Amino acid sequence: MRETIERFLARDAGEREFQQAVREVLESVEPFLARLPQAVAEGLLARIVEPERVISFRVPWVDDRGRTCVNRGFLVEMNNALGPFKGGLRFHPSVTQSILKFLAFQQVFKNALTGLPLGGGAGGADFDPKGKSDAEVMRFCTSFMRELYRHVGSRVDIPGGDIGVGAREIGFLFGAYRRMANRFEGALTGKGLAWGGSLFRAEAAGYGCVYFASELLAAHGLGLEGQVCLVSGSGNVAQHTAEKLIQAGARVVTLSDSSGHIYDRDGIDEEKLAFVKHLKNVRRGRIHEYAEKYRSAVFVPVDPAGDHNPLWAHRADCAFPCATENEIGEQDAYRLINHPVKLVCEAANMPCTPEAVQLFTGKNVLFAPGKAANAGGVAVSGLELVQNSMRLSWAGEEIDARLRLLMKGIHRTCLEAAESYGSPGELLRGANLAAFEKVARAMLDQGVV
Ligand code: NDP
Ligand code: 2IT
Repeated sequence: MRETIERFLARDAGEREFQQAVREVLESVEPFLARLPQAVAEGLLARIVEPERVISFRVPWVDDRGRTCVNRGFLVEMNNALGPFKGGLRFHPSVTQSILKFLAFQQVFKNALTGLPLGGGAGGADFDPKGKSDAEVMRFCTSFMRELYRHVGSRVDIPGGDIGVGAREIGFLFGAYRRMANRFEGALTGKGLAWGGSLFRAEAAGYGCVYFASELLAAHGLGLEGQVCLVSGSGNVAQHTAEKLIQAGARVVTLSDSSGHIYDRDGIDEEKLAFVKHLKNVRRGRIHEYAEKYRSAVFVPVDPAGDHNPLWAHRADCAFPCATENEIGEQDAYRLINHPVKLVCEAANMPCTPEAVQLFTGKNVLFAPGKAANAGGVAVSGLELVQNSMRLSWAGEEIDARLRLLMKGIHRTCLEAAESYGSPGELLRGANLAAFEKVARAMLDQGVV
């Protein structure tokens, strides 16, 4: 089977992130594949690594000075065996087809773990919302939707938010969709509360991660109270991970953005977090301002020549990477192990490199894989769609209670799959095996299509 996997990977040479995500999943599902006849397994693999379709398009727009700008947009529709395509839209200058294929591939299995009838996809553009006026972001979103509206819809493909796509962008995108399609329907998630959005959607990915981490710690007789936690990022997922950690009695000491990180020796409390939310969500400022406001904090800028991220060098019990892919490399992992950390919980998608993951699992660090731990975000997006189709909205407490139960259920599913395939306690293997088996069985039931 290894040979077959390598043959498929070779076809996407150059798509580094996609290869990384595919390799991780396929290597852990070998015990499932081994139970299938060779030809069936090969046919399944060939289909599962190939997106249903990839749409690549030009996004022209005019900036505030009247200049024409052109960005590159993509929609990756990876797999819809379990339901309509669903995944995040990312607006960031680093966006490439490889990054969106990796996100879409992961999303297929993450969505399967939620138990909701959702396939997997992703989309986005190499557009940088940073430093743009609201009017520029709106013109960009309108132009982006000019292509997207042909492909999305509540039964076809339902994008949500990801890096660079939050409430403001979803608003502009939805407005453009409604006008172009002449339909008001749940074709996007992350919508405003007054126009079809769900309570707790903004909090869901971060809160869900902390619920997952609590389950994992509790299974080992541990809790979050009093634990020193490193959190990276300062966007949607980081803010709500930090918020729930603070509520659980943990001591959050770091946050970051792409310019560097802050370390607060007194810990970040609710009032300081409110400052961060205003700084990031309203003023759209940079994280160094935190250290200018609070004397207990220092700002450490990114060192582009460094071989590690100094954020992970602060002594701590738990690490919650909430920014982006491959933000914890081998050198960071060594430092974390030396603290020693008890738990690494992937709140971002694929934030740990394969080398780092191997080190954590080899050193008995409790490791929560992203496709399980951060599934709360898309799960509440799924609940938003249910509310849209029923034309009702649930109370916040109800959604939060469902989210808690869901994260508990995903943790149990991963554990049981790991156990039944002979790798007890290995959550990453368990997550991949449980999710892959579900998607694979649906594909086999539905024939070669
Ligand atoms: P946001 O855009 O709200 O925040 C992203 C944060 O990460 C910002 O602080 C940003 O800093 C930082 N960041 C982004 N790219 C880089 C980079 N290349 N290097 C250093 N810092 C970077 O995004 P989200 O919080 O929504 O997403 C964070 C992660 O969580 C992503 O991996 C995403 O895929 C994942 N995720 C998101 C979900 C959601 O519902 N939004 C659900 C599940 C997972 P700066 O502002 O300087 O760019
Ligand atoms: O990575 C993710 O799960 C997301 N960005 C959320 C996608 C969604 O459709 O809510």
